[in-house]
Amino acid sequence: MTRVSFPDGFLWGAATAAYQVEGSPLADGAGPSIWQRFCHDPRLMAAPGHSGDVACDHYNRMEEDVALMKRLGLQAYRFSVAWGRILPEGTGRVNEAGLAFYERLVDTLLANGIEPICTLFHWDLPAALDDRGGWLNRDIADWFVEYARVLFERLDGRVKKWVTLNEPWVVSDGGYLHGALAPGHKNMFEAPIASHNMMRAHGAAVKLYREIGAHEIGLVVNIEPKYPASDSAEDQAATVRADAYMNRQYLDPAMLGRYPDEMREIFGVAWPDFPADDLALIRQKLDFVGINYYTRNVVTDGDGFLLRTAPVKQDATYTETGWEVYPRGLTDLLLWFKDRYGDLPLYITENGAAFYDPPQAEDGAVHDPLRVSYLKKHWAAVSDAIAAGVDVRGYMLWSLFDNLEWSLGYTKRFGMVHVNFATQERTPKDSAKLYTQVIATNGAVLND
Ligand code: PNW
Repeated sequence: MTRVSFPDGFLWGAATAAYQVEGSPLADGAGPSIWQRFCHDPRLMAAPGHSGDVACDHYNRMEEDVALMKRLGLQAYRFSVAWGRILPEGTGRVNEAGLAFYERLVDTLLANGIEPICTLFHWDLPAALDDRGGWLNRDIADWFVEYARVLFERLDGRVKKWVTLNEPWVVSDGGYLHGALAPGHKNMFEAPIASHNMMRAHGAAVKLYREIGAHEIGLVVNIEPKYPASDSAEDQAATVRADAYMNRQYLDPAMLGRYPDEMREIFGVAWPDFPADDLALIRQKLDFVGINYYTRNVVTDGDGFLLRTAPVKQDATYTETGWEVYPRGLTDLLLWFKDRYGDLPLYITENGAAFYDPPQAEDGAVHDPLRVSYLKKHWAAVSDAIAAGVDVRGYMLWSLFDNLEWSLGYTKRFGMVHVNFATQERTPKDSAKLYTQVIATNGAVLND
C-alpha cells in the first residue's frame, strides 16, 4: 500500500445516532418517535422483537461512555438529538429534562477534550408529527426550524459543528418508497415529496443558523458511487439514473439549487414540479458537507422498479449487510464531489462495516480482522483523496458501539466497541485498539 498521510488538525472521531444507542426512549417526558412505533410493530421489523427500548443504555451510562471515548483517544463524537426528547409533541412545549441530557452530554464531552458534532435529525421523527403528515406536510420545514432554534439557542458555542439531516435518501427510499424503514410507507408518489420537504427543512434550518448561530453547519448525505457493468450505452444510462437517484438528488439541490433532469425520467408522473422559491431556500451556503460511505454499486440496465437497473454482484468481499468492500469508491467519490461541486470542507461522517465477530477470547479480546482490514483500506482511500487535493477535514467511524441496526435490530454489529446486550459490558475490539494508535499518530502507524 502507498504511504498514508493526513494534514495537521485532521479530526478523528466516531459516530452514533440517538435511537440506535440511547435506550429509555420515553424517559423524562420524551414523546415517542416513528422508530418507537416501527420497532413495536412485528409486521414491519425485519428483526421482530428488537427495539431501541434499551439499546446500549447510553442514556443511563453517558458519563462512563464518554470516559471510554476519552480512553480510546477520540477527538470528536458525532451524535444525534432525539427531537421528541426536546419537543415531545414535535412542536410547542419544550421538555427541559430532555434538553438537560444533551447539555450534560456536550459538557461531559468538552470536559474530556472531545469535540461534539451534533446531528439534528437522524431518522427518529416525533410520532406526533407523523400524525400530522410527517415529511409529507409542507409545514414540517417550520416545525424543524422551531426545533432547531431551541438547540441552537441552548447549545451553539458549546457545539461548533451542526448537521441538519442525516442521509435524506435513506429516509425517502427506505421510509416512503420501499417501507423497510420508519414510517414504513410504500408509495412512489410520496418519496419525492418527503425528500423535497426534508431538503426544505434543511435549507430553512441553515438560514436560521446564519441569523442566530456563530459556528459551522452542514448536511450529511450517503454517497454510493455507481459504476457501469459494461460500456454499453444502456448500462451507462442506467448508471447515470442510479447516480441521480441516490447521490445527485440531494447534493444538486443543496449545492446547485436544482434537481437532476433524470428525476422526472425516473419517477415519471410521480415527480412534481417544485416551486423555484423552494429551490432557492434549499440552496444555502454550507460550511461543510458530511459524507457517509459504505460501498459502491455496479449497475446494469434491468427491470428494477422506477430506476430500471439491476445490481451486478462482484467477485469481492461482502459485509454482513451485503455491501461490497470497495475502498477505491471512497477516493473516487471525494474526487467527484470536488469536481462537480467545487472546494468545500468535507468530513467523512460515517464509514465502517458489519462483520461477523468471533466470540470473545479467553482474555476478553474481540478479534475483528475483517473490520481492521476494511478500516485500513478506507483510511488509505481518504489519504489518497487528500493527496489528490480534496479538502477532507476529518473521519468519523461508524460506529462507536454495536447498536440497533434499525429494522435489522441487534443482528448486525458495526461497533469498534463490542457491546454485550445482556450485561451492557463494553469491550473495545482489535479495530478500536488500532484506531487509538491511528489517532495518536495521525495515521502514521499505518505506514509501519
Ligand atoms: C447509515 N444504503 O445508514 C446510517 O446513518 C446509520 O444509522 C446506519 O446504522 C449505518 O449507515 C449502517 O447501515 C445507511 O442502503 C443505510 O445505502 C442504508 C444505506 C446507507 C446507509
